[in-house]
Amino acid sequence: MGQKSSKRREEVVSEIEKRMVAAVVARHKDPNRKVPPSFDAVALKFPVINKAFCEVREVFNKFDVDKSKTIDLEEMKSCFKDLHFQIPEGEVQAYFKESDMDGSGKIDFREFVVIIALSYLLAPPRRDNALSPQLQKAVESIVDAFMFCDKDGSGYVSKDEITNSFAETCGNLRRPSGGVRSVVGPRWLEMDWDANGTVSFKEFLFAFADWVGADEED
Ligand SMILES: [Ca+2]
Ligand SMILES: [Ca+2]
Ligand SMILES: [Ca+2]
Repeated sequence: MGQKSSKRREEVVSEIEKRMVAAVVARHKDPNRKVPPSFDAVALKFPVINKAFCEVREVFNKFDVDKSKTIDLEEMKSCFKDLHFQIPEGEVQAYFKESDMDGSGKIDFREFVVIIALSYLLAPPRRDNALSPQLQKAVESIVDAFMFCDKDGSGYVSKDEITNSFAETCGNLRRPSGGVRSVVGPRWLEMDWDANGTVSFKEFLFAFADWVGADEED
């Protein structure tokens, strides 16, 4: 069955997704990089991430020239240029499509968090930009959180892996009455956006953008 699902995944995997998985797996294999020992270690970084997301919000507002609360492809092109990401002109559309989670043809703020974080991961800016180096650290902290969940370092998080991560986290706390699975269930539905049975780093980012409060309006 595992084989069947990985085959199905292969059929729909985009070039950007392949690179994203490779980037996460490489970090897993990096001997100088430690997987956070606990969810608490991950949660300690939340304020940093939240602060970084505020900066992303400012950039979003700046490039949403017509104030539609979404960014279109043209606005995104000038945004990438302004931020000096090393994304060839011909690939902007692929990044855009990859991050347009609901396929609306526009990038809303949560999707913008995804596209900026993916850009940092795959095509970091070639020189300083309007976003502080803190944001890069925030992205790496989210990778850490992903690595904590992705127990086997496959570059995807399975439902069992999430359940185990939650179980470890709740170990010292009172057990939820319906068991860990009752807590994971609704969260899983939020995270596995395309309902293909695994959570990719992109889906993780998208869920994260919501939890850390990126969706709050000013
Ligand atoms: Ca969209
Ligand atoms: Ca995994
Ligand atoms: Ca998925």
